[in-house]
Amino acid sequence: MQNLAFDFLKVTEQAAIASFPWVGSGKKLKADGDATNAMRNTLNQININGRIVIGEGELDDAPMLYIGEQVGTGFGTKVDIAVDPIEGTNSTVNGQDNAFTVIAAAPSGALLHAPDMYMEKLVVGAKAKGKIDINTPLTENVQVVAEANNKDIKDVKVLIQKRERHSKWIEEIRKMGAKVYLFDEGDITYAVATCIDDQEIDLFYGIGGAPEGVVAAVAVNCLNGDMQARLLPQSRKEYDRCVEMGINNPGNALRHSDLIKSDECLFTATGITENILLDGIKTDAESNYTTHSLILNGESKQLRYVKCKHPNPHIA
Ligand code: VTB
Repeated sequence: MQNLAFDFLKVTEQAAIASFPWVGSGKKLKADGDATNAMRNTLNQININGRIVIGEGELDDAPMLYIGEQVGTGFGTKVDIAVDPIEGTNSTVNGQDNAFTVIAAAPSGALLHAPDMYMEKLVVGAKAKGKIDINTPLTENVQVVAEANNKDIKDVKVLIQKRERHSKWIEEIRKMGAKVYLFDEGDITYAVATCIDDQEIDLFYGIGGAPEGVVAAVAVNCLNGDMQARLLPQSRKEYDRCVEMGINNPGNALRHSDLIKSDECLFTATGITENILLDGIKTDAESNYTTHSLILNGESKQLRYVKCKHPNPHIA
């Protein structure tokens, strides 16, 4: 599994390169289509017996990288794969920060098969591992994390996506004296950043996409952090979809090991536009592309940043 890290790196690099011409274009379908195509082509060159468990959607809605699609050459390790060819499609086509491309992988059966719906997510770094409980009020979690991180409440930083649905919690946290840092898009980045020491973030909380939650859980595992979650079906149809996918009590708390069951996991991400962890793609006068990527390894718990120069992809 770990030997596949650089193969997966090429997958996110190629998807980021393919999406880059669409930055600022307003064309979401084109950007997503090209990133998905590049991701799939590159994945299909790797010697794995891969299966997409989190992808672009169901076969009916997504022609490529749909849930259940077999990828890779078919030879080699059985791997379950979660992809997001563009995390932050709006940010990409609006020329804003916070777009990147990401893949997470684990041995067959190790990733939660999360349906495309909302998920409540709580993430902390290594020092507060084992201390959080999504079944207790958020303010109690903030208190416990402050103690684990040896901080006064006034110095605690909580990251929350800027959404109306989060306003009650934002108010609660500020009322107890802690700091709330709001972000606009892309909750995988911020969940991951919570587990990287030099970012000095204590806790990530909020409701975002469930597929993004599972991808984040892999990165959090690789960084020795902790995550808990809860699926939030918004309709009978979504509830039934959970049950169909093997989640019998969708309202139950999901522990980190329910989201990702193995340390034998990998996560790679490449920046399209800049975010707090990664530079966006840079081009030079000859239109060579420089990519900036992150590789996380669940067994060694290593974090590696990789910068790579790619020859002008538009010259045949
Ligand atoms: C979430 C989050 C993603 O979009 O899915 C969010 O997980 C959608 O939230 O990272 P809204 O329904 O409130 O727009 C992202 O931020 C970006 O894809």
